[in-house]
Amino acid sequence: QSQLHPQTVGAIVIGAGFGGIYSVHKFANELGLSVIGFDKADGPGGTWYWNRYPGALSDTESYLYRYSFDKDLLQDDKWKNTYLTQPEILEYLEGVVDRFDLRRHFRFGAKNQVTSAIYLDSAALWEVTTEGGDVYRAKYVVNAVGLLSAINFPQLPGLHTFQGEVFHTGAWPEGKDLTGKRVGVIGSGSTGTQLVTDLGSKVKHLTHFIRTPQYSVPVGKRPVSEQDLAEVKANWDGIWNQVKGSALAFGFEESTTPVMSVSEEERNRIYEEAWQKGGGFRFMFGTFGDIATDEEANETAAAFIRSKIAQIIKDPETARKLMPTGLYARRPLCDDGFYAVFNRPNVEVVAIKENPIRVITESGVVTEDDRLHELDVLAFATGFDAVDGNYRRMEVRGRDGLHINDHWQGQPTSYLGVATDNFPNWFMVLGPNGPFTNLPPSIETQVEWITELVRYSEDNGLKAIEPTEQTVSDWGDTCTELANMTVFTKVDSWIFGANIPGKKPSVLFYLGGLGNYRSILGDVAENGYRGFELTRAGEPATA
Ligand code: FAD
Ligand code: NA7
Repeated sequence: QSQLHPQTVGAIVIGAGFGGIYSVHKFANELGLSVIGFDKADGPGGTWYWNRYPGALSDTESYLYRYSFDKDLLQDDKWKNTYLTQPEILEYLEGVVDRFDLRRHFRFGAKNQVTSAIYLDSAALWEVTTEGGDVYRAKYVVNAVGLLSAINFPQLPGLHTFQGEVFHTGAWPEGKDLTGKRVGVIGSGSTGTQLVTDLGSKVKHLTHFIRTPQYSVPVGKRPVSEQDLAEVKANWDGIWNQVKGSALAFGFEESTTPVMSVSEEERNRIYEEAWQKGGGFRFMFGTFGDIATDEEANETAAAFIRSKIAQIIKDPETARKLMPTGLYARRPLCDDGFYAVFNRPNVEVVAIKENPIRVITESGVVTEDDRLHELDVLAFATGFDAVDGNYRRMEVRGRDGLHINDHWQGQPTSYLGVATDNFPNWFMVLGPNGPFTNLPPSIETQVEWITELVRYSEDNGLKAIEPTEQTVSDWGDTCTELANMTVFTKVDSWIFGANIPGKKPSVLFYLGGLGNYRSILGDVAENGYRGFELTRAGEPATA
């Protein structure tokens, strides 16, 4: 029946993480539109609803992993340590939802997974269908579906025969106690290192299956005193100003000093200071200005980290297996004692590039050296189909029935990371070719900008807004040029969609920094939304 009489609302928001929560707040409480938010999770939180694995921690410092839009909220905020655990972030986001009375707009649970969003050209409305079969129509759709949300679950041979428990970090069950168990962890990115660090002291035996060792520096998690908290609260305006004008929005000034402009002694002093202070982005971008752009400079940072790893891990063979080689050019990792965990007698590493996993059996993992690693639990920390993954898992059709997967066949495209051509009134938060930063400030920037665009549309009686094909193509070129200036393109990782078998690697981010990005957004808006095609009610779409 609902098929025949779909309810029409002003806007539909997909996702209830940082992006979806703020979008619903802006659209409902500020624009006064009727809004429905959908999330397939049973509650709000997004990333922090799903990633309940032991050790899950932000690697943005606590004072910056939050919203900045409400001064009272900022004054009421509290945090105990320099970094936030998953339960703390989830509690924070649930608190925001309740504080702004947003829960009534959301529909949660598996049946509220959005399966399709189809643009009805003649009505200029989106028709959105859920897993449960409900159909709604809306003028605007905001996709806040997450850029690290669609999980990558490699189907290893024999996995279905395994009699123990199998988990993915990105869909970890609540309150799972692994004390006394024999646990295998596959994957050694940000997530795998956090999980292994936490489990090392809890489980009976831990086997870390690692394919590509990465460079990781200490996170620097420390308690925060009342005085530290008060200082931050007295300086919020200055803090957010600095953050929003900076490139990475991590709260430190990015260095512009070239590595080779200082002596070796001075360089090592600077690296050591950053190592002691902690933070992956600070180590890569706060120490020198060319680690991410110059291979020779990059090698000095890589060599420093390798020397630390060699010092920390006592057994040379274990150290060899964990030792990264080549460029330091993935999302910079930081950890709370990862390397030291391998000095424990119950923790071992299996280097699966030299000794691959052959098959999973009912009792564990068999490697090419014929060894059976007996396990009670096998945990996949194998990451995500990043950025466009969740878009491609829906049936999204724009003008003339154009499927998003056909539109994005070559590579996912956008203008400014927020919209793409042929998909009118269809917006993205952290869509392809958006900024690569500490994410809440970028999320806020985009949600606020989309809100103003929708306000403009409503005030001017517009029927549809979409970027032109040319602008989208030009923005793609800008992002590609910027990416090619860095060493990140030289290493396979999720930043370029190069972590998923069969996925075509491409540029997925604007690497020009948040400050520049905000200037561009401001400029586009001031110039009548330059690059967007605005269709008035009653007018046919024109180029
Ligand atoms: P998400 O929080 O991913 O929310 C997207 C939501 O959309 C999900 O709840 C999902 O269920 C829902 N959804 C998707 N598709 C559908 C559909 N078809 N129908 C219904 N619902 C759907 N970033 C940082 O800046 N700093 C950090 O320290 C940091 N740490 C991280 C640690 C981990 C373990 C992970 C996985 C990510 C981390 N990130 C970090 C990135 C993090 O994802 C972002 O900071 C932020 O939480 C993204 O918010 P979001 O609202 O855009 O998306
Ligand atoms: P990442 O950074 O993509 O790491 C995934 C890890 O899983 C990485 O070590 C991969 O090895 C490994 N992996 C992936 N597929 C396989 C298979 N088939 N076999 C063995 N090992 C595999 O994901 P994370 O969740 O750690 O982090 C993603 C982001 O989320 C992170 O940057 C934070 O922002 C939060 P590889 O390196 O590909 O050889």
